[in-house]
Amino acid sequence: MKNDNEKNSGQSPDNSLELDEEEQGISRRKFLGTAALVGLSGAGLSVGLSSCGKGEDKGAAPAAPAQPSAEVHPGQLDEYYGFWSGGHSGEVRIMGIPSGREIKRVPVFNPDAMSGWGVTNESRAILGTNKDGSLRYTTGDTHHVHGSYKDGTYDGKYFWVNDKIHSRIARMRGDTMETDKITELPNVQGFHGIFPDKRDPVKPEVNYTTRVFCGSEFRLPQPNNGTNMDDTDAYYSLFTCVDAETMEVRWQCKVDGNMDLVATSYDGKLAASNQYNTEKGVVYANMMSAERDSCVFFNIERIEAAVAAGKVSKIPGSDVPIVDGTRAANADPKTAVTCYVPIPKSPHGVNASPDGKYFVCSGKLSPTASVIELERVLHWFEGHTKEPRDAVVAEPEIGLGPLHTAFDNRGSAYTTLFLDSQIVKWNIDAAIKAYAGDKNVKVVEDRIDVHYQPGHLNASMNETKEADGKWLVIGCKFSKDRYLPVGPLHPENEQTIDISGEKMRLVHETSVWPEPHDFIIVKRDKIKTRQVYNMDEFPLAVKDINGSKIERQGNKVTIHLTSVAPAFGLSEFRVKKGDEVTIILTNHDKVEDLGHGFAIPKYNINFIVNPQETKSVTFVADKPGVYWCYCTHFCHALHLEMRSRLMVSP
Ligand code: RUQ
Ligand code: CUA
Repeated sequence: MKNDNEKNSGQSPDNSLELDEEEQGISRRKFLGTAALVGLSGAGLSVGLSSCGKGEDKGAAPAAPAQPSAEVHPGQLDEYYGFWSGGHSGEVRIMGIPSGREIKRVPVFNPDAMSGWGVTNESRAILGTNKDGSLRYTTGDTHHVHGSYKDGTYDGKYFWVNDKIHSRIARMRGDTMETDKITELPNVQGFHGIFPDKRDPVKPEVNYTTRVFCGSEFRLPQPNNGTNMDDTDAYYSLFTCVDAETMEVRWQCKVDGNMDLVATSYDGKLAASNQYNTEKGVVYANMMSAERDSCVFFNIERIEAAVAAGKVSKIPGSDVPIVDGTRAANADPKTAVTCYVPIPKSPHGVNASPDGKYFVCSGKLSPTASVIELERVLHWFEGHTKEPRDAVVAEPEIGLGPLHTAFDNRGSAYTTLFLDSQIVKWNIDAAIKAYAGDKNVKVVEDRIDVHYQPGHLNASMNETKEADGKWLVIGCKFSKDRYLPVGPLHPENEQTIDISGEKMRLVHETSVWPEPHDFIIVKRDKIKTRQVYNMDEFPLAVKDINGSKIERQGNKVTIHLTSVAPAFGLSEFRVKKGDEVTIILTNHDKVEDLGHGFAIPKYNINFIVNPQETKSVTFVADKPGVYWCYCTHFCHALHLEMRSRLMVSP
């Protein structure tokens, strides 16, 4: 039911909440009904549930605001999902936009005490372990989250994120919003830019993402085995292609200099990465002497043809085929796999315009943004133009420290100015005319202060053909005085700007834990989540609700355990000191949001099982005594009573 609040809050009128819930087969009201059926809800729980069920209809309608508001009233849902990287927290976060409310943290590279990521056998298999069973890495640094595409827009199937520290790419499923695969890229360090392709350049019927491209920032000697560390001129970096389904590395392409961010074209033919440090410096002073670096373009079709024809090399110790994309090997445009378009000066960021025509690459140390016309890059590959630089069709001066660019659906671009602490709105067509010599056009349309030092920005749906020009969110790297002081470590500041009118309007800000780099803003009808698992998907599931049991084989003990609020299937399980114990826990509750936790004191174990989910943990029972295993996730009026005893005899 739509009420006045909803109309006034600037939400789109096609509010599809009811439909979405119907499709998912489970609603919040149903949750209430089922919980009531259980018949034991305590006061606190039932109050929480009923207010959750009725909240939408409450609240007096405020006077109609003239302009879109970021306020989302109690009980209402945001119009967009925001997928945020968490930076060196190693995670991904999901926010509601425009409210900025944080809805979920998805552990990716970071062990997580709440969900048991890094504790359960299933998550450890995804994270990767050493021979002694310890986690291979416990640190991570996520920068860029990007979703899979179909027909030039998000299809909600997958999201990928990079780990810059250990050069890993992770995939999150769109239906469960949990990490399902992690791949470590060979032969590279400083894996920073990441972008899925948007269709196949060779097979036009494949109109969806099948590859993910990965840039790497740090040049390395190869093989990187300590024998060749001092010849820094010989260091190089590799552009990596990962298969979107299998998550296996398909190929790598050797480039001169380094890479940074990545963008892909809507026709699938081109991917590009901005390059700073084409000087090949190893200290920063040497990384910024050149007046121009470049944006390197990859001809995907030609690279894949070279791989298929075996025109590749390999680095000792690695099986990945490597195509030579260096300048020297690609002087002839008609056979070249790469095209280096010169861009001033130490550029950071490359972004594709939603009309599919341009990439914008910003100068960082130059006050300019360069507009590269993709058609002209393709012309260069066909031998029709001589200089790669001919592909640059505009280079407006927009302000100091330009980094990343976002777009609306009306031909305007929005660029973060790190040094100026501003967002500048500028017109692409006007910039092209000005570059061609027209002195009468106005390129810069608006400027607005942000707080402070913006890095990434993104507009609603802007990295798709469905850019809608409604909201622009700014990731500010410094918050300084914007929040109550909390000691020396400050949060970062995400600011929301209404871009629906001619002038930008700052409407909202929210603190975020350090430090998100990038994010995408996805219309909520693109996302179809499951609220309950399917028990059949878990090979270990304890499917019989009365099937809890203990199995022993030598000193290996397997506890098959069920949970149904407010009890586990066994009230005690006895093992002997030295036993290797595996606990498999299947949650038989079917009600949305009814998860249980399972913690064992002194054994460093805690994890949750969501409705109909199965997880397992393995540990050695090396401490005799009684250990109360208890439910950590408030599930029921008798949540505190939901326990079992691990009893270890000496
Ligand atoms: S970065 S502030 Cu890691 Cu995308 Cu540009
Ligand atoms: Cu089960 Cu709390």
